[in-house]
Amino acid sequence: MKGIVVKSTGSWYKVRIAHGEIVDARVRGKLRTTGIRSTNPVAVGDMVLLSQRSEGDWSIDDLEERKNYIIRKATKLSKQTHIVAANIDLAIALVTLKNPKLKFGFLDRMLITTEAYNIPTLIVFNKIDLLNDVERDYLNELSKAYQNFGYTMLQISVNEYMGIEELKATIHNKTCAISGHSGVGKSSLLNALTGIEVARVTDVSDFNEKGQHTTTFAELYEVNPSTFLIDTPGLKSFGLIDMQKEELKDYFPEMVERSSNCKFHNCLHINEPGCAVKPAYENSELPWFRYENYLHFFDELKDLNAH
Ligand SMILES: Nc1nc2c(ncn2[C@@H]2O[C@H](COP(=O)(O)OP(=O)(O)O)[C@@H](O)[C@H]2O)c(=O)[nH]1
Ligand SMILES: [Mg+2]
Ligand SMILES: [Zn+2]
Repeated sequence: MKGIVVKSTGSWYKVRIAHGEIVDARVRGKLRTTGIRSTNPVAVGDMVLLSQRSEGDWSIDDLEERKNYIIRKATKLSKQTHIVAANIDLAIALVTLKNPKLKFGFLDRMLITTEAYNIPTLIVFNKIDLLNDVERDYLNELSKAYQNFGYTMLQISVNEYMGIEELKATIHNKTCAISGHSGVGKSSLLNALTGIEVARVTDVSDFNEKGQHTTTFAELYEVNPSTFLIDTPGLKSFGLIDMQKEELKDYFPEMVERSSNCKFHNCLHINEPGCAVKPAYENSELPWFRYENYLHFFDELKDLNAH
């Protein structure tokens, strides 16, 4: 019997099999090795082969080759990795312009991560019902900028059911990893897309208390039998860990697009002579905040790479 891993709870896994039935299963023998040293042999999103041992007890016998996977370090210092999610067709960055205020750092960090993994990314702005005309114009400008970098942008309001059908059409037949800061409406959206209450919506006044609603494990939800959403709480933080600072520029599409005009082929676009990228930010052809984030992440990687 084939199935898709929905959740991991220690050594037990919840696996979705035919007709949406969810069963409890565990790995007993040795699985085909995947070539990565990870703390979890099986991850959410994995396609597995199962056999039933007894009532409520299934074995995971084999693992299908992964299309892709996202990893993070198991702990800060260890060399071991944890596979956050596997087989992702589309990453969704859920953000808001306000309530809570947009954090460009989060958005760009997530985009670098998904670029590095080569996973197409959809940026979804929620809570557009809260915006006044000026804010709406600003969001449209911002949307244009990110669309010019090659990202798809959607503006939605879960509460007002605006843009939800378009979003549904965009994610149809895909397995999507969704990530967003606390308070942006992720639980509300998961509920709206699955049509049932799969996640608890928390009042805005509650989410300021830091770390309160943070779940650290991924979980897969069914939108329909061929469309899944994986809630990936870790997606925003692990991106830069295993990257060399020299690679970073490769994950800014607008830099890649212009870099062939730089004098040096390995130009980092920082202070090299004949750089064609930095001036584009300086003369506002490209938004300056992206360049600021680039420099910021570059410095961060300098530190990380040195350890
Ligand atoms: N105004 C407005 N509020 C929303 C919208 N979507 C969610 N919210 C509210 O934002 C708060 C946080 O929502 P929740 O789904 O728990 O966010 P999460 O922390 O990302 O899971 C709740 O009070 C929701 O009712 C929206 O489209 N518009
Ligand atoms: Mg939530
Ligand atoms: Zn350059």
